[in-house]
Amino acid sequence: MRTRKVNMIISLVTIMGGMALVVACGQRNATTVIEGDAAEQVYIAPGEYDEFYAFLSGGFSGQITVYGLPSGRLLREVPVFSQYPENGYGYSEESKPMFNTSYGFVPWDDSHHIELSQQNGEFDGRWLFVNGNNTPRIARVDLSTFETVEILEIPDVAGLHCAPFITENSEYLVSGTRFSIPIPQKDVPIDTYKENFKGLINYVSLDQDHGTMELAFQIEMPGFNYDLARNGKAVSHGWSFLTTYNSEQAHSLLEVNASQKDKDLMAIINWKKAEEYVAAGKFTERPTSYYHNLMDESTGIAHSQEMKMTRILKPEDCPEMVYFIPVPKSPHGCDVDPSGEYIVGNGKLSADMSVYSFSKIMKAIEEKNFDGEIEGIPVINYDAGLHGILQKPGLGPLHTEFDEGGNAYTTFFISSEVVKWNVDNLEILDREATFYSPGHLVIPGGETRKPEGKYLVAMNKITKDRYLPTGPELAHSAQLFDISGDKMKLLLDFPTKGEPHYAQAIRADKVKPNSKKFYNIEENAHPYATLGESKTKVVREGDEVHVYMTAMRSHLAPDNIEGFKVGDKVFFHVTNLEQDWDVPHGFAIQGATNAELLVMPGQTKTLLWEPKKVGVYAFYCTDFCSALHQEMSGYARVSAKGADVPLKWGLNETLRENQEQAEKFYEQLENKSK
Ligand SMILES: [Cu+2]
Repeated sequence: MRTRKVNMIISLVTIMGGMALVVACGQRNATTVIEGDAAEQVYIAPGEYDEFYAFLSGGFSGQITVYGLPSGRLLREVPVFSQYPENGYGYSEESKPMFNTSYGFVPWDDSHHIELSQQNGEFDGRWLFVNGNNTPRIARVDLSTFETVEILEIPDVAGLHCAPFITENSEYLVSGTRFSIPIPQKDVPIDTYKENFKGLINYVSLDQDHGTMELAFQIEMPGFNYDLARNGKAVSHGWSFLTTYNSEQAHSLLEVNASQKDKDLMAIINWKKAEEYVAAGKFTERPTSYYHNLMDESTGIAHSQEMKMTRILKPEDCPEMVYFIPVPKSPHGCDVDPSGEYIVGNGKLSADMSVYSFSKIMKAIEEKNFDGEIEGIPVINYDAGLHGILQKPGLGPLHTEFDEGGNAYTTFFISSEVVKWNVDNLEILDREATFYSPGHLVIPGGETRKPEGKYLVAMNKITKDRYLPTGPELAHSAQLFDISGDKMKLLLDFPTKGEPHYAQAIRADKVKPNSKKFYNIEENAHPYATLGESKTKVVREGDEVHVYMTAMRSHLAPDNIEGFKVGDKVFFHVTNLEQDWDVPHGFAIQGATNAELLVMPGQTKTLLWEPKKVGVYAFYCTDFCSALHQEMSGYARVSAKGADVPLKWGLNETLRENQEQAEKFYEQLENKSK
């Protein structure tokens, strides 16, 4: 038995490898396909701006990176699911609660799919959502600040790969479990998979004004692997489409055992119907545990709340809510065209691609044209829902995006190429080699009702010889194509961070005008904010010491502090008093075991320092802020645990022992400088 399985694997690998070789030999060399004006097309002159923002997920980095298109210039890394010492995210006291989960503090995840918020099927430039795969979570990034402001854990799922797909008016984020598990979790043998393991499809509702997430309901599904999804738009608004693999319900050696059947399934959900069932109370409440972490805008402090109940809808209690339709072998991508009529569901191991028609699916449902059912879920007849088949387009189709002219662009992992085809007549129009093995691709607006159709970026899984070698690990590569003409044209390679899975790109003028320049200090409601140098102080509460510190070009106040003791927990609450764009101040102190703080103008951030040894320790500003940045420093004196050195602090040589003295001193200082 074992030998047979091993042989099967070997043969599968051989076939796939063979396919890759055949195609690779037929590929043209990259240098031969670059035309003379490519450099000009991607060149952004110094001081000029890119036309698009592209947001790339970081995969195992857990973060998001922001690039300009067409230049491919890295503009920013936005920390989301992983601690980020560069700015203290996940290390500062304000941001630590972002990582609270039902498993405790989890400062890493695997971020996969970016979704920008939409209205009427178009990007509105307000928020960005991304999933955490390993500890199932969804995060929201505010595009006025490019900061992560919310993380919602999704309960009772495993590997939240299939997430977070947005509906066309940002009503919901839809997600599905990648790995089915016992629900609720319990101690059972793994080989009881078929009887004990279940899947969930989750609907997170979004507050229309603030973007705040709430787990609205979960639909209990058969124990398959839910892989990717898209929501309907225009004619198909109100429906979701999710591919599944492993309808075999295997739990070991999936590469063989989950590739047995000729067809897997696409789940089709009528979420408007689900809403009706929720309103009618057709759900069951199930005790569970998940965390909701939300940044308070006025204080900049994240708060966590443990949620203890979830609402479950069961298809058998809710007729006409869930359907299946067969999809060729081991599907991955599931993409809806801009009209909302066509749904592309492609099998990774199938030679052809199936394109479904929403109106035909609706007709089949109406006529009850079903081929049986699975756990009470009707299976729509494959042919009845089919628009047509794209014959032999390439090998290993993964993902599809669209342009505004009725064309689709699909990545082929095994044959390393992007193929352009017409959605209506299923004619193949063009193919271009990628270097190498693309996963997702992105066209600005390419999954919305209004694609921009100017550029396409393929995110490649394998880099090999594209860049100067940097040891065994190479940066993943992205490749930019011009798709404005009939034929695609390769313009540029650029390295990326982590492993970008999906990306979305948006016209810069939808984001740029809302970009915040600094935080208004008058609106700073942080409980430890210091709104002026005269308010700086140091307060002891037992073993806890709170330093109310300010930063202003080019000094920290106070800059000399005495009276700390070994064993203290010292909280440096640093308020950046600047009210100007691009003047952050940083804070670092020797012996701190976390990271620096990077404090934006008008904000307060807190670093915990636990001195372990007596001595005098330097602290300083880490962000080069002015010509006298090197002077922006100070000293903290640490005495022995039982010492009776009083707390004293100050600026300009004289240390004060109490706040009244300090205030007087600062007033004099201010008057002098007037
Ligand atoms: Cu500074």
